[in-house]
Amino acid sequence: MQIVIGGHVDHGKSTVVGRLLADTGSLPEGKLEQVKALCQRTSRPFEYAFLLDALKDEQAQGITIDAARVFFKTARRHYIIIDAPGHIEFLKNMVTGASRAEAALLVIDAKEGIQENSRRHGYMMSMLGIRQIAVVVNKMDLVGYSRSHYEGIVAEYREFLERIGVHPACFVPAAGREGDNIAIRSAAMPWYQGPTVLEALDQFQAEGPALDRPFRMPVQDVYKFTAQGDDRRIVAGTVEAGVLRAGDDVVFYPSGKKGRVRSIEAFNRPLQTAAQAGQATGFTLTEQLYVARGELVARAGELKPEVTTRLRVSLFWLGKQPLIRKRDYIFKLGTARVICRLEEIHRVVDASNLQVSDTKDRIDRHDVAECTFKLNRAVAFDTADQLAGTGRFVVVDDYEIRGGGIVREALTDRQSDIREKVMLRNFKWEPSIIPPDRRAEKYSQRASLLLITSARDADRKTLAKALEVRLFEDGRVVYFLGMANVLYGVDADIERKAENRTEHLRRLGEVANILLDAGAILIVTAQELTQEDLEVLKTSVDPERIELIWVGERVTTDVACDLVLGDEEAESDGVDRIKRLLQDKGVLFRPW
Ligand SMILES: Nc1nc2c(ncn2[C@@H]2O[C@H](COP(=O)(O)OP(=O)(O)OP(=O)(O)O)[C@@H](O)[C@H]2O)c(=O)[nH]1
Ligand SMILES: [Mg+2]
Repeated sequence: MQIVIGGHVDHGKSTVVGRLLADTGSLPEGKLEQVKALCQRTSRPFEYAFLLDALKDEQAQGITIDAARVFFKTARRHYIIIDAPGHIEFLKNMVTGASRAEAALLVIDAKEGIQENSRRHGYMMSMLGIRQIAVVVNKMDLVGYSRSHYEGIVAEYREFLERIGVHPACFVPAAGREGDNIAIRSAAMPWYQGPTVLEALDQFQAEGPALDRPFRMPVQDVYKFTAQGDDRRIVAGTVEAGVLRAGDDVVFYPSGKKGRVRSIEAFNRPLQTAAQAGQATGFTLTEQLYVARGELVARAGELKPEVTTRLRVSLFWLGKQPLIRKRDYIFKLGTARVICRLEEIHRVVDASNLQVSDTKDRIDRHDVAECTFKLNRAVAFDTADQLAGTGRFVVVDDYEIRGGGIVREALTDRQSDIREKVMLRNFKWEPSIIPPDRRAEKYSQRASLLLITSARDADRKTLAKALEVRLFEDGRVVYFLGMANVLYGVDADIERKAENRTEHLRRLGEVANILLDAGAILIVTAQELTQEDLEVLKTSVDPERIELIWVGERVTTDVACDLVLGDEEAESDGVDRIKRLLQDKGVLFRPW
């Protein structure tokens, strides 16, 4: 069972953990004496917390502790305790779950009493769905083991927890340093009849892996077999919930692509026929599919995950800089990693005193907020009340985790209707016998959509056609698609009106998708493409396969460009620069 331990700085988390190790006989032979002797030699008072540091140094041989994880066992079961020294570590542990804690210990210093972080950690635990909490009122020696003092803290903290919907399993008066009520019942507090900390741990209910839930596995990576003539790929990841067996039909989200599991691959384990919640695993499919890290695998016929670019979330913010609108952050959920922006703040709570504000226009450090995020591409997830593990996220800014939380609700976005159609199309898609890789290899190119756009009156077509000729002469499979070819053909049944723009784009995307599946590089020109137009196209064409080139220095829309060509640039220079872009992006393979 995994237990996370939290509490205010210096309230005694590490001491409690060190004591647990010592008193359960979990330390390596002679370790305690060795650390005590070292303290004596360096004339430092001995601390149980030092045991953890000492064990860390032994990581290579010991395996007793790694990073902040401590292992020990009681007669009842094995434990992993995750000591989270700061908020960020705490949040990281809880959300990204190098470990998935099922229960928590919250340590409060009896003398200092309830502090801000006692409350914040309690709040985080409740938000992240940890229902089993034991509260250790530590350092009872400093208050003369006073019952009334203890009861005062219990009453105050219980009241706080009740307000956030947490019902602690128990409170334990203890003294980590002295060992009172940690593993051994204290003689100093005869008035207390409840469990010791160790007994409290043993009383937690094990949840066990979520086997009876819908299958979920975030795709960590797709490995290719390297053996000659073998084009199988292993889709690898850690199963978050449910069970998967060979022969099952799976669906990948957000793409909606469908496949059948050919085999379950076990790494360094005997052959398996099933993979279940909690296991790191991999599987192969009967047909090659293009799926990538970040997708979420579900089983066909089970509850579908949500897919959208707009999410209503509850979030903890821990960054020194406030979380603000109109700024890009990175949103990580499962294995997906996308750019996000804060769209709206609904309300902000100060977790240390539960004060609520609905007028704040930014989210400050330590605030808890209900807000809406807009992502630059769709992700698949479950809402926290459906499936906790696939409904947690973190927000990264400047390479560091600055916040995190849970998804409350999937909101519709402008692409919702199109996405539904695309997911169904992918689900029904009849894959070719020729795997996409073989085509790519044969044509020495990665199928791509090149969008060439510009201001209203600029000339795009001459350049696009010159590019088509150049790539064709180079031996590439390339095609220039004139807009009129689509408008008066595929689009013949819809009028050319502003309100039909999305449908025109959707159909263009579908035509492009077919040509890309055939392995081609497709060149399309369009006037003043906006970011929203691009988002629509990205819904039907794999975003990784779109390059956008703006002709002319002045970009007149909000679209994000991969390349901007100067006004004065000669046509041949323009073609050269686009070719270089395609080489850099790995669209054109060597030799070029
Ligand atoms: N008197 C007394 N002191 C204690 C007790 N438990 C811990 N301490 C002292 O409190 C100080 C902090 O203890 P730690 O275990 O390092 O606290 P922590 O919560 O792990 O601290 P951080 O990891 O820095 O947040 C140390 O000097 C301990 O010796 C106790 O039961 N009684
Ligand atoms: Mg500590």
